[in-house]
Amino acid sequence: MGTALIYDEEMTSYKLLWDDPECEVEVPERLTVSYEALVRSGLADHCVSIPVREATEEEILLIHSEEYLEKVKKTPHMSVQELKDFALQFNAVYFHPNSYHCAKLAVGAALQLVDHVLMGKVRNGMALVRPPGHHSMRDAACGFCTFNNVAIAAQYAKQKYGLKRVLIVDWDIHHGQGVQYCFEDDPSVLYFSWHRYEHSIFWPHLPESDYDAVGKDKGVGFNINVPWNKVGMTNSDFLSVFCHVLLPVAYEFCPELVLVSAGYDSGIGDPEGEMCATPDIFAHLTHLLMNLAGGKVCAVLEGGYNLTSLSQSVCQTVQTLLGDPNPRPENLRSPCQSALESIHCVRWAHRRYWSCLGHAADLSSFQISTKPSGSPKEAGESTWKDKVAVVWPEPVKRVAPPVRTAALLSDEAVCPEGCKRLATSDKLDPRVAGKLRENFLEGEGDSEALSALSGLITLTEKMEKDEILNGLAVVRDITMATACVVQHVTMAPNNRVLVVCVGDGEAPSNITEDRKALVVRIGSRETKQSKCKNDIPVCLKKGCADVSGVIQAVFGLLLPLGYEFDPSLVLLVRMPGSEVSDGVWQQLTGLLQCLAQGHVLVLIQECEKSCVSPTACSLLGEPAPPLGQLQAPLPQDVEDMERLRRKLLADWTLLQTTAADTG
Ligand code: X5A
Ligand code: ZN
Repeated sequence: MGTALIYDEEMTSYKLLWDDPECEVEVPERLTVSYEALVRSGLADHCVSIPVREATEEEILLIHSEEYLEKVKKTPHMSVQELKDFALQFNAVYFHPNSYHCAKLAVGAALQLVDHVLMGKVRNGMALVRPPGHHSMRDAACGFCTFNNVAIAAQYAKQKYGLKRVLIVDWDIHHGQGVQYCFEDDPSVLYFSWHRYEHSIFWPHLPESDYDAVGKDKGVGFNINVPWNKVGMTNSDFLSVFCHVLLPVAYEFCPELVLVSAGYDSGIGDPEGEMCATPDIFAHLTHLLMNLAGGKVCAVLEGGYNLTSLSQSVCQTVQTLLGDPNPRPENLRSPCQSALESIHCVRWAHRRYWSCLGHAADLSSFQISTKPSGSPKEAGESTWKDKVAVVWPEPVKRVAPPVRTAALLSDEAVCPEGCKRLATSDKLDPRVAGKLRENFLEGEGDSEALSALSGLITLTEKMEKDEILNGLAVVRDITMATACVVQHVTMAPNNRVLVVCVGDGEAPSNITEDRKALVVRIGSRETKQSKCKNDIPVCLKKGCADVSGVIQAVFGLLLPLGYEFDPSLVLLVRMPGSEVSDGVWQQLTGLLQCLAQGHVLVLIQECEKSCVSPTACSLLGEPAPPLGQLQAPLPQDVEDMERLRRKLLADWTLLQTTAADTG
């Protein structure tokens, strides 16, 4: 199952024909540089290329009015002056004799992508299109957009394939108000948008772009706006919104398809967005969506006006869709106050509609900065874009190790398809063997145990050398195996290991002492106060069998901790009697691959070995199956997790969900 790439040079065949400072950033080169970057990097070659087609009138009318379509239809025959006058009826748009043709191709490209994904011809994909779509409305062009490509795609998917739940993630830096208007009363389409807002000073200056626009009537709760009230938002701010707003809600919603309004004007260097998130963040945003909807993710280009930032970010997105390991997240720090205020407000506004947010803190006593008065910014007024040349390092080349998944199994076990079997009896450096004997095996030990541990060490070393991406090992003594891997890996000065223990059972002690290991244990056992700050027990009343509880812990605690800790290896440990379902386990395995450049080692206690094949699938990059719409987590568990989160706040800034969490 591949990744689709949809592009046609024809969509570069229109441009602005007169002077208009507001529209001049929307140039044909946006597509050519993006596509050329994909070709140059070799990524295009790995994609399945799918031809565009023109959308039919019937398809355009899924969202737009006949009157509007008839008007746009006339544009190919207009003179420049007529085009100019026509465009003046709308906000921030231009037309060209070829715009209409391209607009039909842009819609058609989005539909081709949805068709190929929903028919199972490809797993996921991206469509590089012009004109963009998310601002256009039933009766109007707006913000460079003619037809609403993504809205039409959502409606088409519902109608043609009978989908009941579609998620639209709009990471463009502008509010896709057109999409919001289409679906604000429709509970079958969950629309999420973050956007530069500055308390409505920023275009398009709409009160309905604020966090309190939560949807209407039956669709109440299904419109999520995260306004950015300051420029300069960073990777941390973006990731925080994903962890603390979008992902818990998206998992509760359980979409059957994810459409991404993939605008890259939210990236660094963009003259419209003026944000500071680096191109690699788009790899993470993409990855974090790829275990929803069984991996059916369709990204459709919207904005993005810094050609360098745009093309690098498009490459990051496509490379992640292809399944290549993610880069380590760059310089994460504390989310900023303004972002935290926005996060808090949107969680609070949605607390009634989503049980994962039901506990959002009441901060009525806390001062949230209010709307500054002042006139709207005029287009081009910002001096920022002229003053500074924004520079950032080129993203590091992401290379997939020659072996994706290795398996360490007992001789009689069959190796899961696609995995490379490693011999347990690989020869071992005598010094390491001696150390193992001394630390773990009490003197001589039995040779079988020694060869098992030595196999593990060999595996971690190959992962460190990027010869192997990830792996799984079935072990007899999981406590010893965990301790052994942690000790070996953390011997190297710059290594850190995130250990995620699922289920009860004896977690190894004393491995967190030098702070190079962070242990998060998810289980049902009431643990006494943990001895070490880096040993974090998450206790769920019903243990790991509780899907909602585990998911709540994953996004509220585990991922933010993981991102901030930034491990060089993730050790996912399956304790005996973990009771975790295959589905939840695969989600965990899939999601954790966003860390440590995808270096995840899964340790499985022998008695749990029935999970070997689902584990192998996830490690090989297969998306996890959907978990179904989630119930509310147990109030007691939520309260306990919230208490734990507060306790950890002092050490981990990405756990903040409100501006009151600091200081
Ligand atoms: C698709 C998109 C932006 C329009 C900005 C007008 N449109 N000031 O990014
Ligand atoms: Zn935009």
